[in-house]
Amino acid sequence: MKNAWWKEAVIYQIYPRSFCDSNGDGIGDIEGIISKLDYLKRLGIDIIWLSPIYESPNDDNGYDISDYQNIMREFGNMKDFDRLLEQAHIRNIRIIMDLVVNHTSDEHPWFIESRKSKENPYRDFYIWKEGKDGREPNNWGSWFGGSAWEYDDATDMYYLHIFSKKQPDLNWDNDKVRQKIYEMMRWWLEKGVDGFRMDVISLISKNPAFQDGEIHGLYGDLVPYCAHGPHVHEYLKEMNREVLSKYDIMTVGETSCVTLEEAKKYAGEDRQELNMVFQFEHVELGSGIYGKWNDQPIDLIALKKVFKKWEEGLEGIGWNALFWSNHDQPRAVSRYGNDGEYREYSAKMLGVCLHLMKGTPYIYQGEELGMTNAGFTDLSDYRDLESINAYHELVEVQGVEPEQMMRYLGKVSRDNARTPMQWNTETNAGFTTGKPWLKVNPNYTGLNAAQEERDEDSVLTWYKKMIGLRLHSQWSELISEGTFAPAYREEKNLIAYRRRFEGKALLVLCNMQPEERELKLSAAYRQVIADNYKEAAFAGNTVCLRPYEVLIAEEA
Ligand code: TEU
Ligand code: CA
Repeated sequence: MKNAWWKEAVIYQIYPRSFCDSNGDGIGDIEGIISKLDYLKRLGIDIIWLSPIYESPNDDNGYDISDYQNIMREFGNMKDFDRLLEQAHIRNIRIIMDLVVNHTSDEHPWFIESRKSKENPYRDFYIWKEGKDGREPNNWGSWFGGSAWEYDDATDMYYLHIFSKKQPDLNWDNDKVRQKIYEMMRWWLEKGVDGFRMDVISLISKNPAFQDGEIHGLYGDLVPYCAHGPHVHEYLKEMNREVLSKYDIMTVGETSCVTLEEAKKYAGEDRQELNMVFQFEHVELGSGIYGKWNDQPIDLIALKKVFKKWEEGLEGIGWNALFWSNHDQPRAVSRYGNDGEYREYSAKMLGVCLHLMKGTPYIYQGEELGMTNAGFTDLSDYRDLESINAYHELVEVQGVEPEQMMRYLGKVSRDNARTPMQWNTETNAGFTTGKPWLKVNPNYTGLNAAQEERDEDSVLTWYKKMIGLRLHSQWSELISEGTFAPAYREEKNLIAYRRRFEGKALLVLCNMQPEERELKLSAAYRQVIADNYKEAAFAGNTVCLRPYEVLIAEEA
């Protein structure tokens, strides 16, 4: 049987606001994306995941949608979108849309109606509760700071918002809400889009008791009552039955807080829910008393354990979505590699480390160039509401030192990955002729797509080869279907694994540290398939791995 197309694909995530601005207003747009399709074709990707392009007041850069069936004015219009889809399809590139249906914008007509009165036909589209003793209905904290409840004068009640107060949560227990969403999904699918990335789909079903959560910091934790709630699988099965199963599409759920056991339910091959899910255990390793806000280096032993757990755990049951970064995470090379002296070596190493695992790899725009964190040192450079709110809450209420918080932001703020794409050495990295909505990283003069396309040793060229190896080489079957097994597990700061298929084996060695190391190999090798230092340094059955070296070898 032939594999599903999304299992033999590499996906590229576009964050439209920061990708390419065609008209000089400082904001990326659809026309800009169209102008870069040939670049993406040369890179060799098969599928684009488009972060939201719908009409939005942009409290959360498009993750607060006020009209699901219109295009954000700054990005263009529906004609532009239709042309994008057509132009992508001409190049055999599919497009999957971001589906943000846990919440809408508070400026969505449904919410404007809903808040008007308790009798309004849209009242039950959202989650309204009475206050308790003149306070919020419970102690839940929003993920973007403050309480998760917002008081509304008009009816003297509170509405739930897991994210900002401009992102009220939809009430999925209301059959009408689900039907409206399915209708909207069908409308996009009829247009020919190729699937959906489903934003925080793990949060759509809330525990009806709405009880207080355990206090973490200033507020109660809503996760046990909102993540993987009582009806989430029932609703996804319904969505699958009524919508998804009728089209040749792919789905990936952003399943915040997902465990392996839950993931098997969302993405089990026999479950009729989703094709795959994003899990976050590897990207959340540094988390501590202030949640994601920290400046700790990643514990590599823990990182290896996470990969082992998910690769082995889903074997034969479900399919992994592989990623280092996205628009919510810092830049991979800054977080897991080295964005100084060894930037290029470590970017290449991280690429192979991820792309040789079993699953569908996702590249976040700029990762293929080895783009680095923003390097902002002033709070006023930040635009992300999560970062700005967290700064105020942690510094002003929880007593974190401002310098310390700035360090945290520098490490993990979402704006690190949102700085404009670095296209060339022209003004603003060729992203815009105007004033970019978020500062361009000044390192663009030596780090940009145009230079990297010309350079045979660049990170970009390496990515092209790596994608070619995965999709169009004698190793393609092994890479997509072979089993995964960790290797040399006792070696600290080394990520190593084997992929095996029909009697063949590839060994992948990733030196995660800026120092050399010697490794005694337990099996003979036949040939080196790739090495970011050109020539691998073997001496008998010992190999010397240089800083951030990666090596793929065929084992005998
Ligand atoms: O992210 C959900 C989510 O889990 C984030 O809140 C994540 O914890 C945080 O960004 C890590 O810093 C999705 C989108 O990817 C994100 O951009 C949106 O802001 C959020 O949902 C609300 O729609
Ligand atoms: Ca623009």
